[in-house]
Amino acid sequence: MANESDVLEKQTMSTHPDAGEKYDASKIDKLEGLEAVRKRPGMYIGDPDERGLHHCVFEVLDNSIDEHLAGFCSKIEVAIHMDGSVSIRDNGRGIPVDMHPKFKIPAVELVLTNLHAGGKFGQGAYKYSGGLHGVGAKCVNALSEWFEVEVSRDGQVYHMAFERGKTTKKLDVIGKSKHTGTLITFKPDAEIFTITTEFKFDVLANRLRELAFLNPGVEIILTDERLENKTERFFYRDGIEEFVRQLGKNKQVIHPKAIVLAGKRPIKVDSREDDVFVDCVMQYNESYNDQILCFANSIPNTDGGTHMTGFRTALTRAINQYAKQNNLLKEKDPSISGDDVREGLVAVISVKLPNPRFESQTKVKLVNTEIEGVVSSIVYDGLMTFFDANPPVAKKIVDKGLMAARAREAARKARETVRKSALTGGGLPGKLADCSDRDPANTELYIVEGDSAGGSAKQGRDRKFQAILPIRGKLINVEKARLDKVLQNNEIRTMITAIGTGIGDGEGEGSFNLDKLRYHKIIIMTDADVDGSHIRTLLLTFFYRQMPELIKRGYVYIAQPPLYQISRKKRVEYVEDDGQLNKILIHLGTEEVRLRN
Ligand code: 0RA
Repeated sequence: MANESDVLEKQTMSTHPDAGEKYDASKIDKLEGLEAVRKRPGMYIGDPDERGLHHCVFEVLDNSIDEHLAGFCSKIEVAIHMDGSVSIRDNGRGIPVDMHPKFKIPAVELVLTNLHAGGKFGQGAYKYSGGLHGVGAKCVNALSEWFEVEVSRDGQVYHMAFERGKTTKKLDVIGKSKHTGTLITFKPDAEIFTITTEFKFDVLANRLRELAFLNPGVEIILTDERLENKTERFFYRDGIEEFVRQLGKNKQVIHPKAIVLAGKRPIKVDSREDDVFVDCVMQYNESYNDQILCFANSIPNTDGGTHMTGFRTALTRAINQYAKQNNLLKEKDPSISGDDVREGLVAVISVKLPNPRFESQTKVKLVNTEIEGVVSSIVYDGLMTFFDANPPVAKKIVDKGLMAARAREAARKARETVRKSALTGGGLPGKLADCSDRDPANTELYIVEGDSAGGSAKQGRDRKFQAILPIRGKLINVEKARLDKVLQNNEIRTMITAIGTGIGDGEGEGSFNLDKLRYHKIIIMTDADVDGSHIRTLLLTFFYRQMPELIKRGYVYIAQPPLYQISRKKRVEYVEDDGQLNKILIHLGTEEVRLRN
């Protein structure tokens, strides 16, 4: 689909705020209202659901972050009001209010009511801040029942008001001020946001916290005036270093201080040079999983992209290079792979670049090719410098990678035996009571707790399409053990064999292959007690880590059997929990009671 924000981007390509080319409303030659935005809101803010609603706040906020990045704004206050409106106040320069020479409209009105009015406000091509869809405050104005702006500039306080994108109060001076800044307040239009217009404190707080991490030095305050007054303040002088510290808070870190790598490189954009800024902070812990978060211009890229690739390459190269240079590898050691060097790593990578490009409208993956080399060079150089200056930490990290490599080798062998045992001697585990239908699309696998549950499940099943696999005792916690250990566990091996797909990332022998899935419904049916819920969690953890594709594609189910059966006379009822049971018991107890006096 044609992306409106791309159009905006191209039109404003030359209006970088710091490019010496002053902000200028005079370049606009045709006015075009916001009807298009109201007609097709999806094109501008994404679906008008809960996400789209909160997105409005982030769009406005983005302009304030821009002011911060330009060096003019240190404080942003967001408030959710009693009437469901939200306000965003910053102490930046304030939106310009000067008259447009041709249209005789103040700049602030132009940028808030005209679809194509650009300047820095609309969509500077070289902005380094987020703007998830880059459509800015004008779209929020269009999608608001009412929208008000207050600008403090040149000693005056100016005010304007709008309804559904149309001006209702012209620019007016309403007071004096010694400061500068912008205050925008809006109430989302229930005609557009038909699912919900209620802002959630936590949704706003999470994004504001993230923005404060990614833009160190800016103070962001969130207040909820509904019900009791609630306020949270986000301010991180150390930026993503504090982010990484928080992510590793409940983990056993292997070096107390996080590694901070930062740098910038000029890149060519349309025959002029512009800087790309890279900030990367990393810290290892004793766990076996990694958590690497990537951002481009403060936008989270959950699918990674070129910054992620550059980081991974540099990390693998630097650790292997350092190990080799310092004779830390023994002859029989396997080489340390990318997976190995990421084991137990928490990292945040934040790049700020001109003209970010993404794979899709959701912006979850950065595609600017030039960024890969920039990130990899800054991370590699930074890491090598850090390793040389901190040999004990470097050694710990290499050792950790080596341990992972050895375990990977052991796991590979274990996986192969699991696979081989699945292929030889009839293959299927003896404990599995399989079904007769061989078409996975028709069949169900019930994983039940213990042999006795297995017995009754077997009695109650339809053996044509329902298979039963009893597992015994507490399952091994895959979160707390390395893969080779996990694969030594009998219950796990039985499950892998019964399910048929193998495990892992789809590369190498014995690894995951969806085509081999033996049942399209895998149903976890543990007992309805505390132990049962624990085992269910352990099973889900196993699927999530080793067969995530099964979860993503919806093949994994949880059975919720009733806790009790009540039978009285001829009536039989099933009861879900204790609360329900008590209700029914009281009801039954009073059924034949007559009140007499
Ligand atoms: C255009 C130009 C300038 C600032 C802004 C827009 C601006 C917009 C918003 C929106 C929310 N807060 C904002 N703060 C500033 C630069 C004006 C100048 O050169 O003084």
